[in-house]
Amino acid sequence: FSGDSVVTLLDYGAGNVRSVRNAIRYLGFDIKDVQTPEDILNAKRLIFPGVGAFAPAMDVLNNKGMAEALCTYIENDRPFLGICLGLQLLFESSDENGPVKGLGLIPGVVGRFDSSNCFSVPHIGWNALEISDDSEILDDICNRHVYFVHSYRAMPSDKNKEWISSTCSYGDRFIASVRRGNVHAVQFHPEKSGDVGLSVLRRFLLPKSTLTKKPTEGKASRLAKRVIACLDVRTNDQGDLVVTKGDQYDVREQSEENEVRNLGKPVELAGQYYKDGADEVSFLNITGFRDFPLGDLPMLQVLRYTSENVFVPLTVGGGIRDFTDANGRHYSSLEVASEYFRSGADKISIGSDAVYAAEEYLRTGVKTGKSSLEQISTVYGNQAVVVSIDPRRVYLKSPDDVEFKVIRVTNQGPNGEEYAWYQCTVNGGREGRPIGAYELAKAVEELGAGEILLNCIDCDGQGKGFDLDLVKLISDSVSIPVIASSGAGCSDHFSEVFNKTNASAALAAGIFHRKEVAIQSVKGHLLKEGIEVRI
Ligand code: 1PR
Repeated sequence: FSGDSVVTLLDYGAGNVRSVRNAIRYLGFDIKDVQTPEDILNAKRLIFPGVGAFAPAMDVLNNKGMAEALCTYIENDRPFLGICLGLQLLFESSDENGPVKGLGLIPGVVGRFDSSNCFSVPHIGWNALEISDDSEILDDICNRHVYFVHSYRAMPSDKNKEWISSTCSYGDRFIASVRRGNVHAVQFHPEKSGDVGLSVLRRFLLPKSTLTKKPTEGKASRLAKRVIACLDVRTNDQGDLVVTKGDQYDVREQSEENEVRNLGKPVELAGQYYKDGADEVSFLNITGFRDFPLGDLPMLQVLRYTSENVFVPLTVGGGIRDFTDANGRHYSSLEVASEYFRSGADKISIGSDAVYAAEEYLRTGVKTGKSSLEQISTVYGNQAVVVSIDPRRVYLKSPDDVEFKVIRVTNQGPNGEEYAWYQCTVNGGREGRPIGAYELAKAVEELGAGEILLNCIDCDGQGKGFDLDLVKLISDSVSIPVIASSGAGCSDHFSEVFNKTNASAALAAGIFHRKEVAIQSVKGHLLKEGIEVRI
């Protein structure tokens, strides 16, 4: 490695830095990995995408002698860009499982967001920055949104004010980036912030003289509601991995051949939705409950290829559970998830296995720490774990008919029923379980889920709008973000779900695949309705 096109990357092996690598390569640079403290000291420019939790990261840095080298490098004003935890570690200490001592270069303590002020924690999504004049690498952001995902943050104070180059408001006004000379660090993820994020990386990597300020202006003022494109993926009868789409979870054509509906190729469609302005892309391996995903190499390839060109968060779900293959080799759910993360996923989504874990937890009252949900969120952080709920509406004559949370429905059932509960299912909706969506949501939040993907089998593919009763019930009951899913048929359905419930994001599949409504039109509509979205 030599010359100006090399970036030194500090990856201490704690998680997925594939997206950062992809973004650096996309911008035309080669990567040299740090192996020894000397590699840090000799770097021409160093990027440190901190991942995982604060304490283990500091342990690795200390044990490998890298903490000292990093301090020397930064104190010598060498070009540095820290990302997310790579910003937090510069501070004196963190409350994350702590107090834990940090590198101590910037005065201040990193603390947890306070969820009691009505905000969901983690802070997940596209938010606005207040940028100071000399932020330099943030120059192209111009009032547009950037992507955050974190539960801890550093706060501005008199002692650290000289470092602060931007702040962001989320309950508190916290530090979104710091800069001193050639040293930069950002709490948000430039590698996941689309074009805006790539421009931040470009400004860090390229000589100032080659850059001109782009005139684009935006109107970002607060956390945006997210619009998510979802790709249900499975192998069709010919053995090809295709994007499919069901009606109430039935993905086969109502024809004599009864074949799996084929709506396109996963990598192509994901790339298209990224260009169209999707704030996230989700892949659901919908037969993952019966196939073993690590045997399903095409799915891993889909993630690898997609993450090379798609710079917004990618979620993957389906089949995340313990598994023993035909040769008796046991794979833990953590291994399955790790493989997905390594292949480019930012979040994994757990369906059936989270239902079993919640049932067990509600029955015993004990958190064993052994469920896939608990293990993955402990290792990768709860922001990386989504629980996908597949409930079916069950109408009731009386609210006392079941032991689960019952609601009075807005539209009565077929026999005039005024009440309903939402029964959770597993195995792609095939089996109903003795637990409601409300009970499940509360339990998985306690077990470490960072977000809920709330489907509804009755509404799936119907195009008649989201189940507002359900979305309201769940988004009012948990303090983690809720993604409303199933039933979008037009742009109005998106404004309706955001106006009438506390959903943080809305997801759709069919209308985007069939090109009935473009993502840009949904966003244009939301803007007109006064709902903040990322443009
Ligand atoms: O149980 O951990 O293996 O996870 C399986 C995952 O696959 C779950 O997330 C489950 O929701 C999903 N899944 C299983 N079977 C199906 C199916 O359709 N037969 N898809 C399925 C779920 C629902 C949504 C859909 C929205 C929006 N798909 O994700 O994309 O309903 O659709 P619309 O906008 O067209 O209405 P595990």
